Amino acid sequence: IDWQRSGEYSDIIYETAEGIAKITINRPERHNAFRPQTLFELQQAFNIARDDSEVGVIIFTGAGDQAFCSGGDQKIRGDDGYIGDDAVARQGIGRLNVLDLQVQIRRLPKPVIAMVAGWSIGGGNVLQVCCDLTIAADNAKFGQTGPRVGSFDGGYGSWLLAETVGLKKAREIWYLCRQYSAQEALDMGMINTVVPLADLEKETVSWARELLEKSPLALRMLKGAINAVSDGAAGMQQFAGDATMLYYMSEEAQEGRDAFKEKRRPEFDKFPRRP
Ligand code: 2NE
Repeated sequence: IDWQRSGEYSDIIYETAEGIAKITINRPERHNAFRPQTLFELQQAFNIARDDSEVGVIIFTGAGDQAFCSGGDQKIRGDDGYIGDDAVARQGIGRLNVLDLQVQIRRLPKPVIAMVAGWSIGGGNVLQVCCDLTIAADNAKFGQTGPRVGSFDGGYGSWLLAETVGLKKAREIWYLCRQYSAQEALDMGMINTVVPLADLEKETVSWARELLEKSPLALRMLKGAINAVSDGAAGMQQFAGDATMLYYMSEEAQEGRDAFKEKRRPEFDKFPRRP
């Protein structure tokens, strides 16, 4: 696959090919730990992929074969969050902006596939859990470290993992901070498949191509449907927004718009009053 790189980023790489966007955290010297700048760039890249009507699937990964992501960069962790080098940071104020990225991935109406080689740890594993699907290499290792390094992710980190692997296993993973092999992660339902490291991208692209053959609106509605109940009012808003979009696409809704523009009474009588 002939990836085309675009954009100017320091911490990530953004590439596209054949309707697939690939977003890579590019800090391999820290096992792809994220800092505030990494997250600003990831948010921008995910937005670009969302808005690009050529893109149907997003692959989220880490540079190299040693790590997907090792979570928040502990070397720049301040006393109230992660310290970047922007104006807010210069006031000594830290950030936890990975939480915004988690929500963004969940609400993004296109499938996001995590492609995991090596470590998927801490806040990095939470990101993997937030993705729709996960393809792991046989060298992948998964785990949470919060209670060991003085942190926790009480939002999607704990709850969504419990939704994914069940309450008992989620407690074990979070409380004990153990590390799990790719096969163990597969057996507990945390990921979708395990492949040899050498085949990781080929297999992930193959899953992406399979998704691209499917109806984009059906995939969008399914992602919304699967999230709707647990997302409460926000889930209802997303689903209702999609219903509004589909209604706008109907002749009936367009008649209302056209009548307003043409300063006439709308002719809704021509549309069936469905049982
Ligand atoms: C991932 C793990 C187990 C790998 O161990 P190993 O022995 O294979 O590699 P090593 O030597 O530890 O790591 C290689 C280099 O990457 C850095 C290391 O410090 C080392 O660089 P040098 O010190 O040799 O120069 N590195 C790795 N992870 C890093 C990190 N997260 N921040 C900064 N540098 C990192 C092992 O490296 C490990 O346990 N890493 C820490 C995992 C962790 O605890 N992550 C944070 C969890 S908290 C979080 O992510 C979070 C949250 O809970 C809530 C909100 C937001 C964030």
